[in-house]
Amino acid sequence: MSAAPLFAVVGHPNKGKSSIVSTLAQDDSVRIAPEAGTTVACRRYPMKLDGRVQYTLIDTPGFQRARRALAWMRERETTAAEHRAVVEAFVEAHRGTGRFDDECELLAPVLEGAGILYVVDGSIPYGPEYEAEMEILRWTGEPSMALINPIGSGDYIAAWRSALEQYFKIVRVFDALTAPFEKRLELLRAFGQLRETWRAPLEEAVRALEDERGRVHSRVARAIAEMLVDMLTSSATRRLDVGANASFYESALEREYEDRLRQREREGRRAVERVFGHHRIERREGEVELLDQDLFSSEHWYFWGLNRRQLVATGAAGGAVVGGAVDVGVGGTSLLLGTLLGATVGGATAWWSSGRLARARVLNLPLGGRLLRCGPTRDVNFPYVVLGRALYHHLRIAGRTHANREALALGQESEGEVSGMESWVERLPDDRRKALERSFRSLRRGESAGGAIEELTAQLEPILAEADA
Ligand SMILES: Nc1nc2c(ncn2[C@@H]2O[C@H](COP(=O)(O)OP(=O)(O)O)[C@@H](O)[C@H]2O)c(=O)[nH]1
Ligand SMILES: [Mg+2]
Repeated sequence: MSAAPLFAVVGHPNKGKSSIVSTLAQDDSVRIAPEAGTTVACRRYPMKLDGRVQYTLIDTPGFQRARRALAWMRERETTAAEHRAVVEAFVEAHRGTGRFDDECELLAPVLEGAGILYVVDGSIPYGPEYEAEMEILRWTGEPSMALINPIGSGDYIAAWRSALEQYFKIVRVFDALTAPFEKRLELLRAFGQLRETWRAPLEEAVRALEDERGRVHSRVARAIAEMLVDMLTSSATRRLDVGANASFYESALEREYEDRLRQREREGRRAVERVFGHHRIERREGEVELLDQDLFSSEHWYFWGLNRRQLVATGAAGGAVVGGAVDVGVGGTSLLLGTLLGATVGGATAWWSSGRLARARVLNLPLGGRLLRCGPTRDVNFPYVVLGRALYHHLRIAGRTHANREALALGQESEGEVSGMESWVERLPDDRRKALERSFRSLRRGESAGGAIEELTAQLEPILAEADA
């Protein structure tokens, strides 16, 4: 089999070269930095799927002294047929001399046959200083494409395009930080047009990536199902000494129970992130986060959970639940939900009247002694709240490129980013909602947790795939 397509990502310093490598190789270990000169040596990032390398991206240092380099080459220029030989002579003459280190380093893989991906920032004006870079690249004679990466908010794309099209056969706008999955596939197909022998392997790579995406959904579905089952079946217990006053330990045990659930939810999120190849997402600490701190805040239950009508519709609401519910006015709602849900919040009904998910209870053990136990919760809305939060987190991660190094701040999103989620249950087809409810109900009854994981995984797969389509 022929070698996998190889691309060198080149350009001026600080234009998003490393970001493009990171996004296309789906590798969050690529170094990206706000200051120029972070990348000093070439590094290869193979994209492995289905047990083989589909393509390789080479991160390179930026051009530093392109004009001087070109001047050196022009002095030795004879005919166009000799251009490549002059570039080779340039690298030969300067390698290891301390002059033109970056140019030598970045040109080496190109001269070995790597395709050229030339990256510019379309948010700053075009200038002639780039022409030396483009000219040198053209002299190598290797197939090349230009990528306009809009880093800031300025828009000089049209000017860039007309300049770039004189040097590159293919010019594309590609935002390294936000490019959705489909856009990445499209770019790979375009790479396939650069060299005839690359077309088939890159079409194959696109297929492999699409298949992988399907497998990712299955693995995420399983991770969320495992988390749900754990959260719906776990409890906190404490053995009571003879004569101990149970009420003394109750609130501590209830807190322990809730912490355990929070912890399990965090682990579930890490698992989902790992499935997508995100291994080092930072979290913003010290701020109120929609998902990280508020599993037990009542406002959020209106947001993620079922409303009264849905509870009745799914058959989830037993008499005890409806009867036990009291209306709670939510005063002083801060957080985004206050603004997001507006009037809905004020008029909503709390489905967990006690303010607690489960109360600690004393159990008499068969062989004597007493046990204080909190959980598992029997709250009918809880699984929907957990699942809604998990789906939302999944969407944020599924849409995140590996070049995005910002902390994940799940409370900071704009209205547009979260809106729609509040009615996620409502938009589920009836049969799906009923199937979910059956699984949740059998878990509440303490039926087989193992079977429930399989069942829930199968139920969640299509929901995830559609949410992410
Ligand atoms: N907003 C935004 N920032 C970007 C984008 N691409 C790169 N950056 C930022 O620009 C800086 C330089 O990026 P990097 O990939 O290291 O550039 P390189 O020096 O060309 O490899 C980093 O702070 C990136 O986060 C983009 O598409 N959008
Ligand atoms: Mg770099």
